[in-house]
Amino acid sequence: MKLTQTVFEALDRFRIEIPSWGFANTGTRFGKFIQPAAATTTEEKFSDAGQVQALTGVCPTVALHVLWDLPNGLADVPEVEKLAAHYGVRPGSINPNLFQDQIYKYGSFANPDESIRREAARHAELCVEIAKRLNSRDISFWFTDGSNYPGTANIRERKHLFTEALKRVHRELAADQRMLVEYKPFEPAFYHTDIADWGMALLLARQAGPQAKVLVDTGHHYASQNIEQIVAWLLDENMLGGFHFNDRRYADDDLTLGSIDPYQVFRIFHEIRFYEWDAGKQADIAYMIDQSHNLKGKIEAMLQTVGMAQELFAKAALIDYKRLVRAQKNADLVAAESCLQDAFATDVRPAVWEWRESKGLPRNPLEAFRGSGYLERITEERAARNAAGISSYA
Ligand code: PSV
Ligand code: MN
Repeated sequence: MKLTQTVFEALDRFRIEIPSWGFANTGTRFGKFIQPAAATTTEEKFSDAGQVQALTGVCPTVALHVLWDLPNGLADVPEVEKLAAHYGVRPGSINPNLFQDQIYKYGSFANPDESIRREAARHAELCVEIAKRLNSRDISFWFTDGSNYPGTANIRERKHLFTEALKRVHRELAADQRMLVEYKPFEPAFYHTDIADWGMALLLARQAGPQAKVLVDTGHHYASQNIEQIVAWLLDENMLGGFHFNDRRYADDDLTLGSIDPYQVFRIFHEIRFYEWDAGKQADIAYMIDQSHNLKGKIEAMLQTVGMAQELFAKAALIDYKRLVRAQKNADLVAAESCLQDAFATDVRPAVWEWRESKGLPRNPLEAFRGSGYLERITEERAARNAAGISSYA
């Protein structure tokens, strides 16, 4: 009974945002495998996101990438509002695109050409405005800026350019908006990336202003990096804004959450729960998924991800913090470690199923999706367009 209640309380407060680009044809830089059912328009992305929300009940918002979902900028806002109302999912974080236009070959905010820096600033301001109109709180900034060869970039000067540019964007934010600064140590710049790690993102966010926080994309770390320690530090500094969840093996970031290392995701949730237990309040964190599946069915992979996130969040909620703190104080390593291991080993699935039933949701969203006929319908509707390649990058 206690277990069920704890899981229910955890799931009642857990929401996770899905990315519009997760429903479109995307791939690796070596190519992509076209899926006949992939979304080819913003409307189709909303429709698919609406399915995930209808089946899980915990994905009320969809992250939008401005260039891909609102290619005409503010002019697309009314249409997006209409789609949101029709498909039952609200616009979530707004993602500027400061990397795909030809002008960004040598960077955006740190481009050596001032006119391109101005263009990048204009796009960033447009994104803030779009977010205001759509009632989106978070604008998530990810940059490809960096260099590929030693000596080709003035790293310190670029740091200053970033500081100034982010400060300028911060001034445009409404009082309730946030700017999230994402980091990534590689790709498409392979020698140096201007915002390569959490420390750089933290410094820049601090300088940008009080509404700037760090975004942790779980895939954007070197192998064996201790991500949960970064999470703990950012929480302690009140600088953790949100996550882009995915799993990864070597360098890419588009594998299904928890498919390779569920214990790592659990450890991240543990650090969050531990912080909340100490602080006596909930952390203000945007949980978002950032995955575009090249091989798996896109809606199925998203349902799988959401289910995995719920299970791991529920498991972390089972950790007995009183016992853990006591064991840590006594340097009882085995007892402390087993607090985590016991929670992780607990099968929370029956409680998760029960929670879904209590909300009038299908016990097994994936099975319900497979039986719904939705995939067959969209495959028929979209196959010809996908075969003809009429689909934006995402
Ligand atoms: C880059 O790898 C990234 O993680 C950024 O968040 C982008 O917005 C997203 O993936 C889609 O390319
Ligand atoms: Mn990301």
